[in-house]
Amino acid sequence: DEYRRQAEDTHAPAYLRLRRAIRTSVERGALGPGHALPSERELARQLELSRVTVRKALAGLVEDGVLTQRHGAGTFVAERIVKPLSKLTSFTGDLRARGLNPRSVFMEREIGEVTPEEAMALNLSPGALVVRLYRLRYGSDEPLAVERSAIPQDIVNDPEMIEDSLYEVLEKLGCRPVRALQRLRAVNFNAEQARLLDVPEGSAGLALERRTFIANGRLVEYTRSWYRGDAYDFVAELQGEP
Ligand code: 16G
Repeated sequence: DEYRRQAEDTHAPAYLRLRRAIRTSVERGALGPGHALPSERELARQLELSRVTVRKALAGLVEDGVLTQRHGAGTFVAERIVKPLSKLTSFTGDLRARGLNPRSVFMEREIGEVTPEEAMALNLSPGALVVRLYRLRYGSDEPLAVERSAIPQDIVNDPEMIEDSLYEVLEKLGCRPVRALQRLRAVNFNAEQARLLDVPEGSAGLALERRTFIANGRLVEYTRSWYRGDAYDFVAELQGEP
């Protein structure tokens, strides 16, 4: 039904309309995690579209992490959160795309002098001020990640401005993240992380470090994130060397 509605009010190519319609249904929770989609052939028949169109729409949604395809079994709404490694997305954006309700509990939100590590990561001089966030991040009711961010204080003057999404605030301030350097490694959660994330101490997690730039080349964030290993898949498309 979502498809029929969108088909009427846009002029985008059919595969893009279908891709958007399925995405909207997942965002609204009409199609929940694990939900099996009709086969490609069946969808094409129901919507009076070509199979090529349907295939293209589904492939795009798999790439976005909204759907997963299991060989021989079909196409499903992804159960784990699939995070594309090659896209500069935010926690809030990733979760909304999955129909989950992002929420954060702040353990710290303050202005302070840079630590030597932050100064190095952000290219700041000793004594510079940063806005520091330490957040426990939830998807609907489940804790999914712990995150420590440092943002130069001349970019976000008042830490209280950040209530939900850091990236939305940066965008509003005209400092949209355009590029980032990211490092990922496996960790076992320490006692504090495990307590916050409500998993046993020593559980597997992914530690990510991101340094993000805006269009003029300035660094705007240094964030260390600890994502639950049992909730996330990180995916990327790889190209062979020429
Ligand atoms: C993601 C980013 C983090 C960024 C945050 C902003 C990874 C590994 N990390 O968690 O660097 O600060 O999103 O999210 O993806 P927000 O806009 O919801 O605050």
